[in-house]
Amino acid sequence: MNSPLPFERPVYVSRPALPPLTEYVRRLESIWASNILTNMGPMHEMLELGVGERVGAGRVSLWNNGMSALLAAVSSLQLQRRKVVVTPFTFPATVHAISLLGLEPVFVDIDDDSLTIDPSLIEEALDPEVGAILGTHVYGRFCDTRAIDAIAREHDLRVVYDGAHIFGRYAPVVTDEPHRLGDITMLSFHATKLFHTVEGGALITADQETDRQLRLIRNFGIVNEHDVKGLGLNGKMSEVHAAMGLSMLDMMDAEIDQRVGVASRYVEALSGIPGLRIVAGGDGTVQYFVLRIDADQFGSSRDDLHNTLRSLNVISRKYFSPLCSDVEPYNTLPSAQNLPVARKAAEEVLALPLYGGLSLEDADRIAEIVSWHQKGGIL
Ligand code: T4K
Repeated sequence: MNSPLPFERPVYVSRPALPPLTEYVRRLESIWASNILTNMGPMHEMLELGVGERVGAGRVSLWNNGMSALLAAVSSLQLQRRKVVVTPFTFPATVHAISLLGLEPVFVDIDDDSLTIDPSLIEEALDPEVGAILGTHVYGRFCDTRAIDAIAREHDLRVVYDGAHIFGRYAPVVTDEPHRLGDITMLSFHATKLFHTVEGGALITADQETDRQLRLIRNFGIVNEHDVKGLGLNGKMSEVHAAMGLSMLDMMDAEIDQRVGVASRYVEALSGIPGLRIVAGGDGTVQYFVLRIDADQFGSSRDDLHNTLRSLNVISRKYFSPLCSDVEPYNTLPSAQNLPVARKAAEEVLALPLYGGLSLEDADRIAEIVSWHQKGGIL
């Protein structure tokens, strides 16, 4: 087979979906007419309801990004114990949300299949100073929330989930499975997500009092004109961002359908390649399409494949490498030293481009490059 031709323009791992400009402008006109730009205005309130309906359980508050929402979530727990058990296989935001509050992350290795924190290893990492567990639903695949809930009850721990990747076709929680939410679950609405508000996020909690606390934290702790209660920050989503969210909500199902189409094309073309496993994207979770490359069986490493794709203008990404436990300031922690499953995963994962605007022909071309590379193709 001849060498594949490079793409004329870079094909990125993600591309934000955008509503028709006229529709967004229509919403902006209504903002201009009201002169309300932020502080929980009408667009914000409508979006909060819309996201809440889509989530289908718990109480939803909107935030200006996922990271500040997560920070607020951990802060709202008011932990008396200073350590939090966390996965190393996540975006840095997860672990920073612990450390920025002066708490200490305790890394626990991941499960080799789901790539989420391994509940069977949590108990041995506990000591009397651990007060909470923070798990990430990696690529939209849920942590073993039932097992984590059982450990949390047994040891009187709080549970927060980084659900940055879970807002999609399926409601992230099922009402008869409350353990799915933990105490609080975060969603990210960043531009690179399948649903976005440019920058944005949300928190979901089943508990009315926790929801009230979170809303206070979101607005500097301000109760009313005369009273401020507790610490807070500015976590509010503006009207301009909420307007984008309302437009995106209308087109979310179409975006998901298109992604499912692209993902099935990849699955068709890539299944059966020796040493290549599809770990996300092939099962209806279409936030990311992620491969895992076993270098011995595949015949070359993940990094080699990544470089080949890059040289042909396909900008794949190694989410999540490096591990959070391998970078400063976390790499000197005792718990960062022995995480073999996470380390292997970080060496093997590769996210291919996945977004609604990616044509099926381009998906086929990308899959062909992977297959050609595996067969020993050299540029
Ligand atoms: N927890 C987890 C598990 C997360 O994955 C994230 C964020 C968070 C917490 C924090 O949530 P937020 O505070 O962000 O709401 C990107 C995103 O910026 C980040 O939100 C996301 N996770 C992470 C997995 O991916 P980078 O550093 O890879 O972004 P960047 O700029 O390299 O974008 C990736 C590609 O997307 C680019 O190559 C081009 C394309 N792109 C990007 C942007 C921003 C566009 O086409 N248009 C755009 O506007 O982090």
